[in-house]
Amino acid sequence: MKKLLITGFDPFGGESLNPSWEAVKLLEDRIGEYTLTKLQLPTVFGKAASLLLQTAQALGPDVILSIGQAGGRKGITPEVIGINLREARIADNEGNQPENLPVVSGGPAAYFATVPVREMIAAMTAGGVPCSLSTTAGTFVCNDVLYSVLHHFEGTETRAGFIHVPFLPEQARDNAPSLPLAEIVRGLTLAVSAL
Ligand code: PCA
Repeated sequence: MKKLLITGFDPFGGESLNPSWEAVKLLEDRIGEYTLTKLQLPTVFGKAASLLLQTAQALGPDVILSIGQAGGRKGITPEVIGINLREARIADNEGNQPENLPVVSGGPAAYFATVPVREMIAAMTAGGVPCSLSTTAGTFVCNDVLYSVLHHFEGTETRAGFIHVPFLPEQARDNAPSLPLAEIVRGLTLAVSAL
């Protein structure tokens, strides 16, 4: 069996839950050829990536896949790229609100995800789960984690990627789009099967 380290985030921005962690918790412990290790990350710049890298160091995963909430999106969106920028519209869970700062000082502008994002989309589409490719993970904590992990594992065999998921129906206000939890779990399962 191969090892997959899969993460979700704690609630942020005044929400009482985060669909990413709710869904990760419900995933089967084995999907295809992967055994899953699940980890909740704090929505805090720097801390989230440190905890993830520390856990990865101990586990030695083949793949690291992080999941986060992207309120307002309609479907499940694998991210193509992480960029070297911290630019926060709201404060993180410890009150940090960086502007115009790098994730890694002196690091390259961006890294492409090293998981097969197009195969993930194909698998979810075949299963009838709303999804599309995303070319921006934003500049908040999710992008911070994606960039940091890709930077750390660059040139190694360890692959890494990020998937944003929509609000759950109970979070969606003012006609914001959402997906039921069971659909998010099904979509992520299909995405993992495509690794
Ligand atoms: N979404 C945020 C951070 C935590 C989460 O679930 C983001 O998109 O950056």
